[in-house]
Amino acid sequence: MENKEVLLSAEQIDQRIQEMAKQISRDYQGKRPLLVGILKGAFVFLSDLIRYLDIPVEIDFIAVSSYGADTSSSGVVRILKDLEHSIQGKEVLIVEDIVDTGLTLNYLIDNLSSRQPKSLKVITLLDKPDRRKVEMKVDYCGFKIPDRFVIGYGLDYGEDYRQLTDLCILEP
Ligand code: PRP
Ligand code: 7HP
Repeated sequence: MENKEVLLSAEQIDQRIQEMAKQISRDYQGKRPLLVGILKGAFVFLSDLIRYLDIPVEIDFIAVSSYGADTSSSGVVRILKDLEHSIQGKEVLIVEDIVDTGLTLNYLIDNLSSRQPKSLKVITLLDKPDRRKVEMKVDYCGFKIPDRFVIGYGLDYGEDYRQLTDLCILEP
């Protein structure tokens, strides 16, 4: 059994999500953006975030996988479940739990841009800048974190630990 050290408590995460939601609500005042949650990891963040927004939103999900049961990205991104509807002409916000190498997001930005949204921006709760392999613009970021493998608050290791309320560091 691995040891777990808390990196961000549930309270710290909640506080920061409220701030992010205020900023996004201001920026999208009078609009009705489509929030695209990246399954599976982002489902916890997305569900907390939308309840602090005070603008109308639409929700859709896309499922991709690049990590499998490993702690490092294979670099190969596969779409496991696509969006249900066209995003053409929509104000789209990609909602991620974490940007690590950036390979997943880079692929998604390319893929979703080609579907001709009116705008496309990125929200991530966590950013690990030290691990970046491809540069891209993150429009809203909750926390920059060090290069440690984290679990909890939707993030897994081999599908375990997603239900932890705190974000913890996995020590193998
Ligand atoms: C994780 C995470 C991001 C991606 C980030 O997904 O949710 O989508 O990796 O890594 P990258 O920046 O190095 O590409 P994962 O493939 O583990 O799937 P999951 O969300 O279903 O756990
Ligand atoms: C993906 C991922 N999943 C869980 N914990 C991390 O630290 C991760 N980085 N990239």
